[in-house]
Amino acid sequence: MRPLTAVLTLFIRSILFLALVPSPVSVVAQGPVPRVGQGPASLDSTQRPSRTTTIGPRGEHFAVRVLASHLSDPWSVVYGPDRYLWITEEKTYRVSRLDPSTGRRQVVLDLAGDRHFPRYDSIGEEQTEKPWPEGGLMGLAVHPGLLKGKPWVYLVYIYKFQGVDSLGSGCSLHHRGCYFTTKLVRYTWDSGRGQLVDPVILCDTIPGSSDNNAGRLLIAPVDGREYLFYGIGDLGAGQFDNAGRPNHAQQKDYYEGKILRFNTEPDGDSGLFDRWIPNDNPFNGPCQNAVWSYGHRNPEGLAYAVIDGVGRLYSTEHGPYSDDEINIIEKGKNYGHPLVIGYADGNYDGLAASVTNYKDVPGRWHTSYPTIISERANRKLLGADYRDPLKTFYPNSNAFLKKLFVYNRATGDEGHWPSEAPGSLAVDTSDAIPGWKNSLLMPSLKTHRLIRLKLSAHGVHIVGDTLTYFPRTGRIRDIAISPDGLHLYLAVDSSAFTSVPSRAELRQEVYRGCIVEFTYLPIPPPTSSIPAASAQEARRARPCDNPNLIFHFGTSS
Ligand SMILES: [Ca+2]
Ligand SMILES: [Ca+2]
Ligand SMILES: [Ca+2]
Repeated sequence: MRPLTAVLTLFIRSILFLALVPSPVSVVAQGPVPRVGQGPASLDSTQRPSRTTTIGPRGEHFAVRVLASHLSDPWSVVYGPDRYLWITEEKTYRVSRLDPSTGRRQVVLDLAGDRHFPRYDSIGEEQTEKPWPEGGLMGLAVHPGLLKGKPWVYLVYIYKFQGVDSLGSGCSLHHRGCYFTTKLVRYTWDSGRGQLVDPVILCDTIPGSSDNNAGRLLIAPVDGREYLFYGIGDLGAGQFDNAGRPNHAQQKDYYEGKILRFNTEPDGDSGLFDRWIPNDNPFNGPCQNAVWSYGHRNPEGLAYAVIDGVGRLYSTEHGPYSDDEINIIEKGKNYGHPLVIGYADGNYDGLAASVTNYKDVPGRWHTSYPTIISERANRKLLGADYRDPLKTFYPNSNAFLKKLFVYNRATGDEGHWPSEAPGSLAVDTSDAIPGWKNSLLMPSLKTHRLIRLKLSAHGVHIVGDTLTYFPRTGRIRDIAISPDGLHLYLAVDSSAFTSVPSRAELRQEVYRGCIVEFTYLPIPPPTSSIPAASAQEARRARPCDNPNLIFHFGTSS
């Protein structure tokens, strides 16, 4: 999504940087890690000998196990009521079900036949200029009543591209956007056949894009009833090839830049779409409206937790050049994008939510995003419905951002800035790991780690430090927790970079394309007597290619 010169610059930088990156400190030779379908069925994970361990910043020990490898960008990993992990693969459009005790995995649905455009990502830039939608097959949610008469699994995926038959990129001229369409669908789990069957469409007119589709699904209760929430990004309307595309994050009658809420089963309305939209959604009109909250940029993380007796929906979203946000999502509220970025602290005054060097896109910063004259004034304008984030990461200064904007506008090079790019979110409310109860767990795509943030006793403030777990895991897209709180499951991207790679991303990634299990060990294992392999072996080894080698992490840095 960037000019060829910028790509070449990044490539050369990457080579230079890799030459400077130190190799991993140590590697231990491991016993066999179960490959898909090869795990010993008679052992559960607690009986299985520990293959490697990692230590957290509070001295917590975890055993590490690769449960699946060679996946095509796993987007969702969900722990189902059937005690299986449900997984989506972004590029191949496959859904699979994995037994975490054995590592056996079975493909239960292949949606490639409903993707009405080719695998542009694998054709190569020489053959096609057409973009791959960010995401593809994305969110998955399993109904909590899966084994109790509600055997439903919900999926969201991009299925159409407006430019499929056009010459060139298939995107609109003058960077007015690459238009895709997204489908939200409910399948029924047929346990006898081991397949997802009988698709029912909830909505197949959701706008999509080459950028910022977000794509996270979650089932969570409101007033005791289960609903399906869907985080959809602002479609990158204002940046890259969508620089001139109108941004609708502030408009309540558009689905871009929103958290949407749907019914998990039809409510009896006669309208094809209305039956799937709750009758008490906040912006219902003559046509019902799935919008639950608005003013979001790219909300890839959604998690529900009951803390101190109150259930809340927590969310993470990517910021532009600063200010990745954690929010508590409330019905009908406005989260500010693209008029307030992070807090209304003025760091975007005189700037916008993006900048390009595309002279054919009008405006001071060549973007469809409005120039922010004053964040404080904008916040006042948004009124009582505006909600500040619970926390932002890296609220970079106005001076830093101005420099970056001027540089980008002149060169088209995005430059570097600190950020996390949160891939998802989970809340641990269990007592399993000492000190962890009521912690937000935020996987980072950009710094390749899991971040733990302790919530206050009421769940409405963050009270602890920003703690790093599992450094160098790779671009972590999603996280699931077992109900007993002892096992964490991470889905790690296959691809190496975000649209703008950070320095951490240029390091060797350990678990690309894997589902990795981290099991808390209440009793720390004895010091390993297994000899360490050489640094040269460490450089050669990639555990997903050779599951017998896994990096041994030291204490988090
Ligand atoms: Ca309805
Ligand atoms: Ca916000
Ligand atoms: Ca701000």
